Amino acid sequence: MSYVNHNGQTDPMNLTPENTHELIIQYLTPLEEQTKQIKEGAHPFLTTPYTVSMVGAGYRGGQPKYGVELAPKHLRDPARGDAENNIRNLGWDVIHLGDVDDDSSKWNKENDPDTASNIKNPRRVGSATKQLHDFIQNSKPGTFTLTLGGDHSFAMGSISALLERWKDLNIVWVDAHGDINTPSTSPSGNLHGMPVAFLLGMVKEDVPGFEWMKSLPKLNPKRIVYVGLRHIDYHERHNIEKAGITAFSLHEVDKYGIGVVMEKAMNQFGSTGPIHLSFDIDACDPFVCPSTGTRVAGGLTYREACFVCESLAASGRLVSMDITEFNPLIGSPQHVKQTCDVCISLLRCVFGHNILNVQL
Ligand SMILES: [Mn+2]
Repeated sequence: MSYVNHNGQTDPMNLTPENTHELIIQYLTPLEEQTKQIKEGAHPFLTTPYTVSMVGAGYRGGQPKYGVELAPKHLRDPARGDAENNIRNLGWDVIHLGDVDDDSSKWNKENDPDTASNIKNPRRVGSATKQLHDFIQNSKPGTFTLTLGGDHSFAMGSISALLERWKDLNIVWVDAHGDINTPSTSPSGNLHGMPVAFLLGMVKEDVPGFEWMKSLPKLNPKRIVYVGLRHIDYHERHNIEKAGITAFSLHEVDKYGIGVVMEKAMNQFGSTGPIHLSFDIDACDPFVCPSTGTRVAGGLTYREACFVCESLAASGRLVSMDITEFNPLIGSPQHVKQTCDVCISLLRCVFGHNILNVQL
């Protein structure tokens, strides 16, 4: 049956009401238009040929929702995110380090009980983060480290390994949440709300599964800056203040604009030293990234999120990135596709793509 429009005419294209009203939003410009050679010397901390060491941290032990463990496969799947080709097309080589093995059938409440301080799945998360740490520690020096998560607790593994490689590493932590609860202040006991506290050395108790982290270098609170905060627990606010961490919430993004916020963030780091981007996609507005576990209203727009990545890429100091909390089991197929497209857009901005495809 052909579609008859409001003038009573039969549509010559034989369109149906469904497909005439389908909402399509374009995130990705075609791959073949993107190819760009990176300038020699554009990345003072990386060696040529510029190479991405990509690792999958597909696990969910830091939070209770199923699905986030599927994100690395989804982002790499040539029929979905096609991460590798998107990165190669911007002039980078790609090395696959492998995937963290998080066999959920292996772990249960008998062999991994909650700690007395209420931390959930401590041994499971400790094992996965240790594996990630080792993958990165053994990766080729001078390559860009890209970790596809997984819930945000994996940043304990990635950042602790990167701090061993880059003593003066600076962190841009893009997130709706502070992720700076300690076991005693966490309302949920979920480890994805604690990685910053662990990295700063604020967790004083011995947590089973995390023995490996004890002797590793701690993050200096002056070397981490938050961007995108808008949902902070009472104790987290206190922890951020006590540690003296510079934080740009959505209030500052509204007040100054994302351009000034990123300038201020870079000023905090001084003019030298490598930078790591830990990007929790829940920093984006839920209308931008619906397929994520803890959605909070009033987040970064698509362009603000891209700008964060573009400006860090333009600094020439970015050496590593985490992308985290994409959950392909949350939302409709369209929500999942959109969120995947946004994740890939962010990766492309990190690896040098921008709208006019110029050297920023
Ligand atoms: Mn987070």
